[in-house]
Amino acid sequence: MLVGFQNQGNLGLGYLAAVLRRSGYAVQVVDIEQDPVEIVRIARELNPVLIGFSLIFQFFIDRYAALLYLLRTNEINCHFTMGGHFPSLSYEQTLELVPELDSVVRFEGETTLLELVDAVVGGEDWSQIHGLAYRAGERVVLTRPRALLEDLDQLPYPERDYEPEAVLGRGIMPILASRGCARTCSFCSIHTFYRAAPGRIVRTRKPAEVVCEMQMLHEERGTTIFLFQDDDFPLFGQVWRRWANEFVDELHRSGLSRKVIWKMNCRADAVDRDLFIRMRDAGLYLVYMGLESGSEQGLETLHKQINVEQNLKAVETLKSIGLMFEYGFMLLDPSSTFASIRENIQFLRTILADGCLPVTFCRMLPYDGTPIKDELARTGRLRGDICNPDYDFLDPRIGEFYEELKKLVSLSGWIHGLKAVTTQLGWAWHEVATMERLFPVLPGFDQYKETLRDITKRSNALLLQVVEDLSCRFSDNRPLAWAPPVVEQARKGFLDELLKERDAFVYGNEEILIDTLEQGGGFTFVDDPPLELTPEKILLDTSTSIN
Ligand code: B12
Ligand code: SF4
Repeated sequence: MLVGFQNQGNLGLGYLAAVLRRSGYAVQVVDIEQDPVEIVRIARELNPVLIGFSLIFQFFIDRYAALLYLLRTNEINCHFTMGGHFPSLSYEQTLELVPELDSVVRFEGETTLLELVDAVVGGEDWSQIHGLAYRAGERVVLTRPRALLEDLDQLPYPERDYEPEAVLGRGIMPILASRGCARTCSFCSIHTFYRAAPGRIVRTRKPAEVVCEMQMLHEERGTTIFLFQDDDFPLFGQVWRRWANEFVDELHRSGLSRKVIWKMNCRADAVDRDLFIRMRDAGLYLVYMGLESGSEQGLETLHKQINVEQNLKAVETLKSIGLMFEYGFMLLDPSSTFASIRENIQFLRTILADGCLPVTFCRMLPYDGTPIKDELARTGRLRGDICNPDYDFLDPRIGEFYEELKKLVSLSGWIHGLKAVTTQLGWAWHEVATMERLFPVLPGFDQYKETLRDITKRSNALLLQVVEDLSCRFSDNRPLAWAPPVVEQARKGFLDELLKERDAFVYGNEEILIDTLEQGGGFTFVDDPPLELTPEKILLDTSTSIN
């Protein structure tokens, strides 16, 4: 039995389940979001030889600790193990916080888990298996680290035992073309995870293998939207550029370039006009970039090894070739000053000026296994705990500003929650992109896009103004014209307006949308590649909170 966060499909558990099934084991994947009592019921019914828990978000650790306790007190006595970034890098804390665990599987888990299950099933000693951490009395024992998999194509395709999510009836599936990241951003634990284990850090699959998996999913599961969850899609430098070109060739060869669309994550410095035009014409419809900061000082602190101009250039290039994008952005980081906050606001205004996508930002959090967390600890600024990592700003007024921002603006209502303005606008834009690529031209489409752009522009402008004014109150003691009920009313107003417009358009075209789906076609791919767009004629696409 494998337990993890299943929303949008958990590829880690998918690979683990596939490897175990290939060896003849029956595996059930269970969603951690279910009622714990139901999980206990499933465990009782299955009576598994082992339960593997996947902890990919460290702030879930308390929830896992409570679940494991509940399972044990309900006499589920099989082997409990756990894997993921946090348990791999912070195995001692994991074993301490979750005492019911028998072991922790460190780094990539496929081979280690299989060997562990074989040993448990055979009643053999598992304590020497490579890649484990476990308690022995008062001590924590580490076995030899397990090397990273050399050839990802030796793995079976990940299991996907769930009904896929869909946009307008078009099925979505996550997929991986590579593992690992060669960069060293200070706020990210990905590179530490892959560097702490022996072996090659970045491994790519063969383009033909990736396309084969996509073909299988398209034919057997009806998937038309693929989300590449690679940390950093292979694009950068000669070797990966060749890889990306080969991938595009394979998509054309298989015919998939005219049947499916796909999204990937990359850095801004990988955005190359010619390559991205080729990828766009092979189905790429959405690019997620970790822009992270609009201030040079912020980018340096985050060790992005990129500058603001490169970030702006990437956005401009994507817009000019009609590719929609999403971005990650940290309004606040440990080096923040009021000047950098203002630079960040200005940067967001610049990239969002055309209402192309909703504003999003967060505050950098010092996750375990990241260089920035170690640095904050070294300088005595680290605060909080594993579930709520935190730090002191250099200027205490910035901490006060952020606390006040949370009171003035319901951040979960504006940006982060499921029903937040940004999330809902993101979905609306995502639908638009799907309509553009996968459905025939709908009556009133241009007008609807124009309306979406207008709502996006106005809501972005208001939110950024509130943030800026509040920062001025703390930096310069300027009076603040905003009160929480005013901001809240504006938020609700934007949301209501959006839902009204969206529903009117989508339900107004319901018949065409359903007919298209029933006929299994409607792809608007044309023989000629999409028109090149001049900056003045930029399509106002973009954004989804799907990432
Ligand atoms: C896809 C993804 C998501 C998906 C999740 C889909 C899902 N259900 O899995 C979505 C979009 C929902 C998501 C959301 C978020 N994410 Co996210 N996400 C990722 C991403 C890019 C890829 C995960 C993945 O599929 N990896 C590929 C698989 C094959 O690798 P894996 O999961 O690591 O599994 C392997 C090993 O770890 C190990 N293993 C893992 N589990 C287990 C279990 C057992 C029993 C064993 C033996 C081994 C084992 O073996 C696996 C196979 O080799 C990662 C980055 C990353 N590289 O992991 C970030 C990442 C996990 N996300 C992160 C964050 C911060 C978030 C958000 C908070 C973002 C936000 N601001 O909203 C939200 C949180 C959502 C929530 N619950 O509240 C951080 C977590 C940081 C931390 N230390 O906690 C990561 C690491 C990104 C980063 N650079 O910091 N995310
Ligand atoms: S943030 Fe992205 S580019 Fe930077 S190290 Fe992490 S995965 Fe790599």
